[in-house]
Amino acid sequence: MRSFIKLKSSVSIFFTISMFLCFFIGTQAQAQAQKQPNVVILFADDLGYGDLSCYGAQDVNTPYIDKLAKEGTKFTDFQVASSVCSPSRAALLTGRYPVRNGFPVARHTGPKHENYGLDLEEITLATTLKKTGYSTMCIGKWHLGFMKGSHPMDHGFDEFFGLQSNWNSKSSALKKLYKNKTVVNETVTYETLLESYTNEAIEFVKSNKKKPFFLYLAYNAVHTPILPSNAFKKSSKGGPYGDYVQELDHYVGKFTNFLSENGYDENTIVIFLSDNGPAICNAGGSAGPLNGGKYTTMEGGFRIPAIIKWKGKFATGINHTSLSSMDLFPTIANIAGAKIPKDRVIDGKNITSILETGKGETPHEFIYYYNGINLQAVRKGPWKLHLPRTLDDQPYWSKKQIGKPFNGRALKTLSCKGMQTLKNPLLIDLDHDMGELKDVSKKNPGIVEELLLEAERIRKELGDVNIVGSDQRLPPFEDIHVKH
Ligand SMILES: [Ca+2]
Repeated sequence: MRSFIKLKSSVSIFFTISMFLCFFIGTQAQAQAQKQPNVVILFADDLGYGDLSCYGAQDVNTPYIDKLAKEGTKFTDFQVASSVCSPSRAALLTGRYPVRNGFPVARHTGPKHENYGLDLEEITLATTLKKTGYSTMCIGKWHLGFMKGSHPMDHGFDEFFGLQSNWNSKSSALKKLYKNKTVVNETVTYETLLESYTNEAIEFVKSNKKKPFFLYLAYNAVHTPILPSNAFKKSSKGGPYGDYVQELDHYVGKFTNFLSENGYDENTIVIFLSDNGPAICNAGGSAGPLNGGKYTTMEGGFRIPAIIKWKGKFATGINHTSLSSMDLFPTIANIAGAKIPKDRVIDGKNITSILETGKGETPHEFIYYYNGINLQAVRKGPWKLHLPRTLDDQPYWSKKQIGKPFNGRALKTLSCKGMQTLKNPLLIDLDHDMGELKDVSKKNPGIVEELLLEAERIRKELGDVNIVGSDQRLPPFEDIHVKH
């Protein structure tokens, strides 16, 4: 009897200790989870600065993205590092300029370009977050190679669901939908992608209860083809393009509502942005008050809608500071306690305090605007100097459209072509002329001189046409600007 009591009390002590340990470990896990927030990047494709109602669009209604802007911060001067899909993605994920990380031009994947992918030497945000305990998933459009070490799962993502590049009805390779490295649908219907990506994203979140997660959800909308699904046809006043924007908004809302309704808001950073400006010439879209769009180095190509929300932790409102998509890498790594590589230049800056307080100056002394490997503009504060260029300097996408020399005639509203050729440097004061319509170089010779000197300096480091930079990773092509 006595030994039974002894056994019983030992068992009860054991349970008490176990329960205490469980509680302790549970609390630790919770503290760890709070220390490491979940991170979601919702990346729209070719969505212009003027394409959302919260950015002034009149012919569309985007209530869900507008709600995100209301609950978080809306940025009015958020820059991407390229006005074309692939280089912009490479810069977002590595925190480095595309000329530095080796991905300055876009190519469709396939046998011709199987050697062209995000270099294995590059370190992505997914890689660094995964090393510090995150579950990582890439959903949607990758477009950074796919073979020979450039699959998302070669770059820090535990899982992948999506297309290797753009969907294209004429290419059997580009219609294949993948789960990880397996084709799950040989000829996926384009109009189903927004919904299936969103559902997959929700499943990924549901399956990650124990670890913090990083979700990179790169929607195909509103890149061409402009094919809204039946439920959204004629839903807007903006034609098929407006309908497609509204469908994107609907699915962003489905996902962000899921997060809010399931208690994720306090522990999840949600970032919404576009990879480049609108493809005005071949798709439509609006850059709002900005000029130029996709393929150009005008603000319409580089300045994109961007919203960041972390309930209770980040500031809310409107922020006019010049920031970059490359800032997200060091900022998120810093917040997550992940390693920021020290053996290379990271062009992005840690903007945690700006996000928390809503205050602070731009951390970028200069911003460089490359079109492929051609340096076309250098910016310091409000001053943006467009540099001389010829059509021969341009990537293949610029050569599709024949432009006229820009200097020597009155500046007026520009078309989607932007400034394809330029004989003399052109200085813009973005604070007073965000449409880049008025050359103020003659009134500000000192600023022109300073920015020309900076252009010379950065060419030596990051290269230009006919100049290989000291810290430039070259893609495996003989002529980078020619489409083969
Ligand atoms: Ca794009």
